[in-house]
Amino acid sequence: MASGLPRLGGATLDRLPAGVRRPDWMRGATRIRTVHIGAGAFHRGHQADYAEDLLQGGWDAALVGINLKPPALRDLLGPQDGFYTRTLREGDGAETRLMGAIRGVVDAEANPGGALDWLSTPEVTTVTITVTEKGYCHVPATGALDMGHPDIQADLRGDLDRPRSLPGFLVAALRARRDEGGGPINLVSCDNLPGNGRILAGVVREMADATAPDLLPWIEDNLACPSTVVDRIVPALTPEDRDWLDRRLGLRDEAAVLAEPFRQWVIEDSFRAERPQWEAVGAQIVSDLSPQEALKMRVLNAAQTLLSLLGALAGHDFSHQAVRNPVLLGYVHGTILREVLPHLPDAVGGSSKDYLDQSLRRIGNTAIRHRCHQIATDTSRKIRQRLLDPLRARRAGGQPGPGLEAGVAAWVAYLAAGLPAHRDRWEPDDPVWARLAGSRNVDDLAQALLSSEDIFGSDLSRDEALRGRITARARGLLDGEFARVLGGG
Ligand code: CS2
Repeated sequence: MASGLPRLGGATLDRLPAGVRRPDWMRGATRIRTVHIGAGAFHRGHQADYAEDLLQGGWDAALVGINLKPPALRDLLGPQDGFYTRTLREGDGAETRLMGAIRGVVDAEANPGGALDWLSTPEVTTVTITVTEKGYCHVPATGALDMGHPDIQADLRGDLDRPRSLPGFLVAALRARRDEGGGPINLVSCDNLPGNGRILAGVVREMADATAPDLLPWIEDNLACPSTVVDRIVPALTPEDRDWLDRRLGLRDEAAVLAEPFRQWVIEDSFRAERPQWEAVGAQIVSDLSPQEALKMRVLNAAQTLLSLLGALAGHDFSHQAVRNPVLLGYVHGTILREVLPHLPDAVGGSSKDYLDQSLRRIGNTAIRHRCHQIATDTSRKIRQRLLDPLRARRAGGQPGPGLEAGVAAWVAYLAAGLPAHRDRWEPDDPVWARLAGSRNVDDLAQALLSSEDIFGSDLSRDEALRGRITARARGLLDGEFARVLGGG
């Protein structure tokens, strides 16, 4: 450990500086009714923050965190007795809170039985989930379970005693819950997928159908998968952030999170079992969340994706730098204003322009260093909801979408920049890269990528004219012609 500081944990809490807000509820008196799968930075800065508010208000909302994949929670949170800090930053302001809501952790790879047991415990009636977009192992264009996915293949071959995928793990857990009479359960997806609850329910049913079909009637009667919209920018920590936190805390917190002050959680009112009263601490429980979902994914997330792809190509490290580049800002603002906002659901009303301005301001928060490459990770699992569905809405109305097409071109250029023919500038981190890394040049890569039906659907993947326009723009972006290519957007 570089810092040489003592580690944050139960024994060192009293060494935290006085300005850190602390829980004043009795940790030992809480009961575990909610389990979270995927206790990464986003969970620790978002759903756990709501749980902390509930505990503060006297509710029983403590959590157990389960990771299906590394990093191992037993190394991250175990030595800290589940404690960590979350700091909200904006400009010069910073507010740190000591978090105690995560009372236990289990790593499913090391201890599959322990992880499955939590989901069969009758008192546990709600499971929240953040495993990133690709964790659902679905085909992006359709939402169906990707039967060719290596983890799904492994789970189909095995007997689900040591499940590798989220769908496999959940089917194993639901089977055990049924067998032990655990009763109904809510599985609440908190990842940025359109209709995330429906995608989750779909992959679970398909996995059950393939491995334990006798479980399907129980699933129909006992499982609820509400959709949600989750929002808070919680980037991975940079080395500078770690140093800053070391100085601020005087202790080493390996699980610390830095986030923006803004937070939002909209949850579809579709439950089967008891759940935390999240609405008491600011969440919205609604019958239809499609307006908020479209606004968040097509405005905030789309702007992040456009700025990160173009920002990386233009040599910016962080999205707050990209949003200060006048060419990029003008293009992103203009594209969303002209090509996205007019097609949002009516229920969004006149507030969408304010939302766009607010989103660009949030991205511009210099105290939050969100790496362009982090946002660009797994764009193959993000582009449908952020850029392609808005482009479809445009085409359905018979209108061109040059700005959105330039956004797709930015993705092509970003990936092509990883090819030897285009200077090997970085190695893209995306499941799609495996099938593109052997491309000779941007033209080859664009041809292979843009005709991929699993990402672009049967409509866009077959549109040759579209492919030609996007490829030409990608070439220009690779040559650094930002003003020319983006100017028309
Ligand atoms: C980001 C999101 O990495 C990404 O894909 O666009 O994590 C984004 O910061 C959150 O959705 C904000 O709520």
